[in-house]
Amino acid sequence: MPKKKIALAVAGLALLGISQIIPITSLSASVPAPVTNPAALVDSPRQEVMAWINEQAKDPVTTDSFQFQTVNLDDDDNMEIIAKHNGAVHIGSFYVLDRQADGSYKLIAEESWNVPRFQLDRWDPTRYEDNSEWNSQSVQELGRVAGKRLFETINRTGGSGVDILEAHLWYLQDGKLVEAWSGTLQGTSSIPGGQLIQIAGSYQLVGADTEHPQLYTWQTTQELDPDTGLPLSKKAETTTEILSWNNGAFQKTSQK
Ligand SMILES: [Ca+2]
Ligand SMILES: [Ca+2]
Repeated sequence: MPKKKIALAVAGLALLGISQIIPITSLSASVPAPVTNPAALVDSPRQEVMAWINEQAKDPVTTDSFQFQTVNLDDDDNMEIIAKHNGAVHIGSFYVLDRQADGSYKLIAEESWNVPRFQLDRWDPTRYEDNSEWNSQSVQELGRVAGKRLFETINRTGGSGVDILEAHLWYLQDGKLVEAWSGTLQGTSSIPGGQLIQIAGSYQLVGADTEHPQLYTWQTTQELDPDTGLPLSKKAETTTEILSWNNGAFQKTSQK
């Protein structure tokens, strides 16, 4: 029964053409249904999605911090599912599931990203939150870069003395997750010997809707006083790169 229920819910979403991120749980909760146990109704899609993942994943979901959303990621009208779980410090997984003809979901991507939150379209400043006339493009066209619908996912990674927020820009192609770029947004790193280094970085996409999109990236590193956390000197170093879209990813422009 739960399998049928979620398949119907997702098929319903596709029919309605709702392509914004909508949790299945809230959808189920808003549909009056003759059930005697409402808690079971709300929880079943979550259990179902987790079961699909755990049947197929290399690293299954092992914690309670599991979340998922339905979102239209590719060119078909069916909703795809993104999911994540966060384990111990800096450990987590990010999953993408694609709907199959029988209504079940196949795990098509699994990344060892510890994702604080889903904000797939964070990089795209052209998108408004409502469906007003400000959105002159259809949702399917938003966030498109060189013909691909590009998404951003943050990985909070690190290890002993290292804490890094890393951005991944990716898209789906032929049922696979393809990474177009990744880089550091922020981080601190303790170096043996007592040094503390701070990193701050970012990126901007320009010409996203043209044939030749470019990615401007920059990164500043600065040594901090390990006791006060304040910059030790004015010796901040900044590197910048301008990357061009080449073979489905942002790469350094070759010098001619
Ligand atoms: Ca789709
Ligand atoms: Ca699909």
